[in-house]
Amino acid sequence: MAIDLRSDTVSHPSPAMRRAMASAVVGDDGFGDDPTVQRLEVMAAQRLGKEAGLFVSSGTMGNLIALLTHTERGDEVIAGEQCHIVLAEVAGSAALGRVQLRTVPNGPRGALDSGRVRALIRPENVHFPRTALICLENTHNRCNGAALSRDEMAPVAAVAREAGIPLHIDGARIFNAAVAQGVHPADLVAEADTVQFCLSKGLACPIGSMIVGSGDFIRRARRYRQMVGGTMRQSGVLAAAGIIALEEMVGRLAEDHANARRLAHGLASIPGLACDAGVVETNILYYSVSGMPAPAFTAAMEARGVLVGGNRMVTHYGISESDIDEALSAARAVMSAGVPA
Ligand code: TLP
Repeated sequence: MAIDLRSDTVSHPSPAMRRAMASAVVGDDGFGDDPTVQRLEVMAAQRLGKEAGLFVSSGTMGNLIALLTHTERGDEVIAGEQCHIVLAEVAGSAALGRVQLRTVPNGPRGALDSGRVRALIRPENVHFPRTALICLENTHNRCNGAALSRDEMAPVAAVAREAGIPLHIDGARIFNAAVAQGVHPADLVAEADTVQFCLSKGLACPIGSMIVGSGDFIRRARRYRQMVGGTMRQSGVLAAAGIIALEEMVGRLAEDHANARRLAHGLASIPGLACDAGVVETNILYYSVSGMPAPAFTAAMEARGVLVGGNRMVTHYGISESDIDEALSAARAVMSAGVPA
C-alpha cells in the first residue's frame, strides 16, 4: 500500500473502531433515538467543556451549520484570510447563509490581531451589516498546522466578549492543538461559544465531525442540520467509531507530531527541497521544491509509492516512523535522479 501523506483525512479506521461499528446499538437519529449517537454527542460536549454536541457528516458541514445558526441573512462574520472557512468551504456561508465574510490577515501562526478584529466590528448604523460572529482556526491548517495557545486566542476572545459577539473555533484538529501543548482541550476552547472538530482526520474515523456549544445553540443547530439534509438515520454505526476516537486515539496524536518533525528535518536536509522544520508543531508540514517543478516531484514520489501534496505533507494514524524513513529515502532518490530529460 502507498504511504499516503496527502492529508490526515486519508487515515483508516482502527480495528477497535471497525469492531465497535459492527456491534453498535443503533436507532433512528432523525427521531432522536440512536443511543450511540447520543452517547457520542454527550462525550464530545464533555471533552470540550460545553453543554451539548451535534454529530454531523463533515467539518465543512459543521462549520456551515455553526455559521447558519449564529447568523441571519445579511450579517457579517470576521475570520482570518487564510482560514479554511474562507478558502476552502465553497463560500457556503455566502451561498446558503447569505452572510458576508470580512477577513483579517493571519499572523504567521494563524492568530488574529485583536486590534484589527476590533476595528472591523460594525457600529450601529443603518448602512452597516451586523457583525454576528468571529471565527478562529486551531490548529491552523495553512499556517504550518500551528497550535494556538489559549493565551494567543484570548485577546480576540476578549474583544468578542466585550462586543457581545459569539466566538466560533474551527477546531478541525483541536485535539492535535491540545496534545501539542499538553493542555486539556476544554481549557483551550473555554472562551469559545462553539467549536467544530473533526473525527475523520487525525482521530481516524471514517466519517464525522462534531459541533459543541450551549444546549440552546445545539437545539437550534439541529434544525439547520436538518435543513442542509445532514440528519442521518442509523448513524450510531458511525458514532461508535467516534466514541473509540475520543477514548483511544487522542493520546497517540503525539506520535504523528513526532513523525511530522522527523519528516520535516529529513526533507530540510535534501538538496533541492526546503522545509522549515522549526515551525512544525503538529502533524502538518509545508515544503517547497526548487530542484524541479513541484508536479514532477509529486509524480516521481507517487511512482515510488509515496503520495504527497504539492506543498504539504501530513502525518496520521497508520503512518509509522519507518514509513517516514521510507518516504525520505524516496524523496532523496527522486531529487538525486532529477527530472528525466
Ligand atoms: N481540510 C482538508 C481539506 O482541505 C481537504 C485537509 O486535507 O486539510 N477546517 C479545517 C481547518 C480543515 O483543514 C478542513 C479539511 C475542514 C475544516 C473541513 O473538513 P471536511 O473535509 O471534513 O469537510
